Amino acid sequence: MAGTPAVAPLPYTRAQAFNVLGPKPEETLRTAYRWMIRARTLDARMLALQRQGRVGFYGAATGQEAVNVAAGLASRPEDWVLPGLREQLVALVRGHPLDRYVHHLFADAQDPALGRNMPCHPTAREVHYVSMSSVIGTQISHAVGVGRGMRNRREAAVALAFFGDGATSSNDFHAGLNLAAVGRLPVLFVCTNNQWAISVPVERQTAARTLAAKAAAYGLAGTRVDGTDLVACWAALSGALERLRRGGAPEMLEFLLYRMTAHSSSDDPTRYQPADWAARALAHDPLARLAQWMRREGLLDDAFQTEVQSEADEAVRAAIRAAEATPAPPEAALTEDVFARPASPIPGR
Ligand SMILES: Cc1ncc(C[n+]2csc(CCOP(=O)(O)OP(=O)(O)O)c2C)c(N)n1
Repeated sequence: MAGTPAVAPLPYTRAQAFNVLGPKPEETLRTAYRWMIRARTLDARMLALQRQGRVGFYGAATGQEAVNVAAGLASRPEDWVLPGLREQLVALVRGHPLDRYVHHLFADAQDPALGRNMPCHPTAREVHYVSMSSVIGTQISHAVGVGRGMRNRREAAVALAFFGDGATSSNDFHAGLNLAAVGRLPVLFVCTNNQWAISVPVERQTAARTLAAKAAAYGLAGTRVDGTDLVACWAALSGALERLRRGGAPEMLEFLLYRMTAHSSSDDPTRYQPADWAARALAHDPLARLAQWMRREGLLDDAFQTEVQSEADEAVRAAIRAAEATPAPPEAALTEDVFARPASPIPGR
């Protein structure tokens, strides 16, 4: 189609991909594709609902789905996930119900946090997914604490700390990688380098050649991975998790990818991104790259694509319908779980 940028083809054969994808490669690819479509559908709908005033805030993860789905599939139930703003798909793949997440986005009475946390900050304890702290980088220290706890209890599990390129300039990044390395704690540092920290481009964030290179300063392995290539993400994440489970040293993976939307619903990137950014990002759309490759290898056809898309549309529609039919949390819930003795949420009332 004229004006549509060519999608960068994935650089391997079917046999090479199947070699790294484990025992059921076709099933893994189809499952991954299904989740990526579902996440993409959710992002588009939620951004639209935010613009209509039906959801307070939204931070899309469009462009970051390959890392998220691979992390969700490669991690085990006993692992813990300490996310940044864009990893809700990891919780969904690990089994957090979509409708529960949408209740959270609507901040209604079925939201596990009863509307007291910003949208896109879900808590999903049942799948070991910790609510994100909005203070950039702090989840890195939290993950190191979780890793310390796992080590003390001799659990063969891993804490996954997700953070963006901007967070690699935070104090917590330094303290976290240092402490994890010295204690050889089971922590996997997952940096999603979408090349922007709101309006700050990564080349103004750091003079380091890559973000992965920073790991060397702490005595850790750091690897840069194509974060828009599902198979590469899967190979990197499953390999690192396996090494950590066997008692290996902590590691950092830097996933290079492209932020395909605004930073959040509160942002207007046309004020600071170069004119060619959108085209470069589209050429590295992880979903389009995977779909193009699966078609080429005979793993995806129109019928499957239509089925998956309608299933995603229906699931997202049903979750929105349920959330819109649910009342807001009662006023008294504002202070539930906050004080030892119940207190009025509004002083003097
Ligand atoms: C300590 C702190 N400083 C500033 C902010 C404001 N802030 C919110 S998101 C953000 C950029 C984060 O960029 P990055 O770490 O690259 O993650 P991304 O949002 O791109 O995934 C900033 C500066 C904050 N939340 N916390």
